[in-house]
Amino acid sequence: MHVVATAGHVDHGKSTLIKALTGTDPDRLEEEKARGLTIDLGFAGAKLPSGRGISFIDVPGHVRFLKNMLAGVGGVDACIFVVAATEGWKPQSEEHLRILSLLGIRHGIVALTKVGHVDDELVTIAQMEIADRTEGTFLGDAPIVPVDAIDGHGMDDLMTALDQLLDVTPTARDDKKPRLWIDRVFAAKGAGTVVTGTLTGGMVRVEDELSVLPQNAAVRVRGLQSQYADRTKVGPGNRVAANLSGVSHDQLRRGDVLVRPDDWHVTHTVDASLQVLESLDRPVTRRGAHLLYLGSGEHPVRVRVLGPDAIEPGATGAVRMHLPIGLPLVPGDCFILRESGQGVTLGGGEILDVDPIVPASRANPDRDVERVVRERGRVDIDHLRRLTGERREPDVGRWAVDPTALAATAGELGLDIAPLDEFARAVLETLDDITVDGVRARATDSIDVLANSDLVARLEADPFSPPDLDNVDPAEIRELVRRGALVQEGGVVFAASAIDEAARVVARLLADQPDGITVAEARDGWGTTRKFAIPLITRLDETGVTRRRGDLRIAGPRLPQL
Ligand SMILES: Nc1nc2c(ncn2[C@@H]2O[C@H](COP(=O)(O)OP(=O)(O)OP(=O)(O)O)[C@@H](O)[C@H]2O)c(=O)[nH]1
Ligand SMILES: [Mg+2]
Repeated sequence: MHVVATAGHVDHGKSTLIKALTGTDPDRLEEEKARGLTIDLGFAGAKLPSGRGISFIDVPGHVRFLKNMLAGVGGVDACIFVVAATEGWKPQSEEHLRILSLLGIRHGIVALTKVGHVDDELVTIAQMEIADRTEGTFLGDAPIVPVDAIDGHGMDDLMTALDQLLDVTPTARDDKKPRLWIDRVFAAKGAGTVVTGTLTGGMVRVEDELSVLPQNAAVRVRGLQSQYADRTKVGPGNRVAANLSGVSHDQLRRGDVLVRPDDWHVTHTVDASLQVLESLDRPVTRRGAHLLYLGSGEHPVRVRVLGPDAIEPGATGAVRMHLPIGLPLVPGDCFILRESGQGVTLGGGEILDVDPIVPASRANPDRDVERVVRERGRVDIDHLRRLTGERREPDVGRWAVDPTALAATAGELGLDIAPLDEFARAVLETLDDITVDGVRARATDSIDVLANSDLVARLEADPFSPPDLDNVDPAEIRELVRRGALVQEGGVVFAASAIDEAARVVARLLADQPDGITVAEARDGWGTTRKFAIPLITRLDETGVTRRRGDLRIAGPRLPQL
């Protein structure tokens, strides 16, 4: 399915063409019928010769209703661009073409209408003019089909051209995150609140629990219609009428949006590119009252130009925009910016950042996902997807991490991990050469040292006269000391169990000599030499097993009970 919008100058025959193509008059309001003028959006559907369905959104051409035109073209895939052979290219032809280009529409055909009113020469001139005006735009290579919707001339060719258009127009993307910008709201008899819009981003099903923003109204989908038929589900790229429970129609209006809120980052502030129309007679600055057209809505915005103070006509720059309400936006969303006082279109562009965190004075927005990660150091990947619309593999745990931030965090390893936050611990566990045990993280190979080491056993074999360890890797000793298996004192390394045993020997000696023992007596009790007796007694003094009184050692508070 595809949704195609009309575009073109007032009275050039857009609505007449849609009626001829579909049998449905898109001008549904009494006032429209009376005045022969489209005021608001019209909707109609048809089957093409190929059997394919197509939905049309018919827009008003009058400049006064540009706001309504903008509400209609937000979610469409392609356009029928209408130019009357009787009048040729006119101001709203130009403005509509600019708008469609800025909104990222890349596919369309041109219908040269009312050819029954003019001679062949004028048709040829009009075709040349159109080719000239559209050169370099997305309509540059589009077929220009001469038609007359009243006498039927060329209508078969137009149908064929529409089929060919849909052949080359990609179907709407399915990102599993539906978004329906609401363009109509009404109360249907017996059904309650109905909203319509062009569905993009994903599928909506009956019974879905969704929200309408910015009100944040929780709603349930009671029923769905598309192509004039009831559906249990509708995919992206379709016109949809959704019957909603949980909300009254007078709480909703055009420009609101129906989404699953968990899928989206709801934002009040965005950074965006802004391409200023070449035809504008002045640069765009922060001055003036600005209106943002995005989705089906119109919103007053505060605009700040990033970098220089102004963006000249024809140039593209970056802006930060502050919205009065929160909307579910994603980079790549296109918008139009107008000046509300004089009602002029300034330009348009694409959302680049839906949650700018760098101050405007330093911001340099783009669509690069890594920029978003870099600015934050690390981002939860689900949040990153909401921020960028892109799926990215996590680097660590569930985070995308800037390499610098990762190195900084990894650099803290080998320490007590208690002060680390959940993120840093997740980093830790992913590192091949790091093992976390209890509250400490350390290099895995040092654990292997401990697992395979016979060092402790060698020291325990002769606990009070341990062998010299000159040939042993100091890192291995450090690690075992840190783990409490070894004790290092006065340049000598003992098994930890040797210190405990030494304390028990001293306790026995002191039981016989409560007034104290000399170092020589302790040395003899341990059956060792002075070289080892001094560090052993020093250790016992330090740990409170013994206390020094003159040349004697007496019982300390930690002397083991016998
Ligand atoms: N002879 C002839 N008349 C046409 C053709 N298309 C439109 N008209 C007439 O031109 C007038 C305007 O046509 P609309 O279809 O209302 O024009 P529109 O582009 O929809 O106008 P807006 O929606 O107000 O911008 C009507 O009187 C139509 O009957 C055509 O192909 N041939
Ligand atoms: Mg019309």
